[in-house]
Amino acid sequence: MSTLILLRHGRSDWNEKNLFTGWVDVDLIDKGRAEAVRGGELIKESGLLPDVVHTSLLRRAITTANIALDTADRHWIPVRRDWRLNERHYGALQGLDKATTRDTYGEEQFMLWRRSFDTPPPAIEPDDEYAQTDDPRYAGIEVPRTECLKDVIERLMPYWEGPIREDLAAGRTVLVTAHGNSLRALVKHLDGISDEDITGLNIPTGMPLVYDLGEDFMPTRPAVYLDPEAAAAEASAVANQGK
Ligand code: DG2
Repeated sequence: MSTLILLRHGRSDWNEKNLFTGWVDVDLIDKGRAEAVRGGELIKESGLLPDVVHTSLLRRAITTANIALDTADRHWIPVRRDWRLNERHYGALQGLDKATTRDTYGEEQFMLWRRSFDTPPPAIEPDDEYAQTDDPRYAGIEVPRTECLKDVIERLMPYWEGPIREDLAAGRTVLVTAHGNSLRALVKHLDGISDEDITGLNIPTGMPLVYDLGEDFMPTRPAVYLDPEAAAAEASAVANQGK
């Protein structure tokens, strides 16, 4: 048995402005920092003691993990970071307003790009100001030009099956701090959600989601949000973005 805690970063500047973010490295706003503190308090109050944290290479996830762990007095645990936990690359939508995009392309196309399993947004041009073409943190990898959820699952699974499962197998309590869609990919795998039903899943910001895993690294009981009411309210706010 091992414990896995999933935590989407707190509210970012571009969440607040309602812009598609993807791999653009935006910061948290004050509300997001407060959510990270709350997430850390919930982890501490529940008696969970993360032994190791895995984050994406993006500031909003890194800062959320730092704040939450500091609050939980677990600021000293080892850290592992990987691009495979990054948010889904939102392609040419990165930097666009979600409400304007919905008005321009219609609800159906908007939701296909946001939530479908296998419809990627249009690809970003390498010289776009929001492409990560020469970003040194991605040296040695081919930066995606767009991704659908299926693509995220394909690039995330080696990291789940490798470094994260290694820590779980060693009996460590693992905190993964990542993003709305990279966590949807992981939850889809863990909860066995179908390609059709995953369209309805929204991950709230700053809310720890706790899994008890068996020896096969699959849940032994349904995962729980440490503050279920607040998680439900925030998930519905995420679902309604763009409306
Ligand atoms: C959001 C998710 O990613 O947006 O890229 O815009 O979790 O890093 O804030 P995050 C983005 P939606 O898919 O919910 O529109």
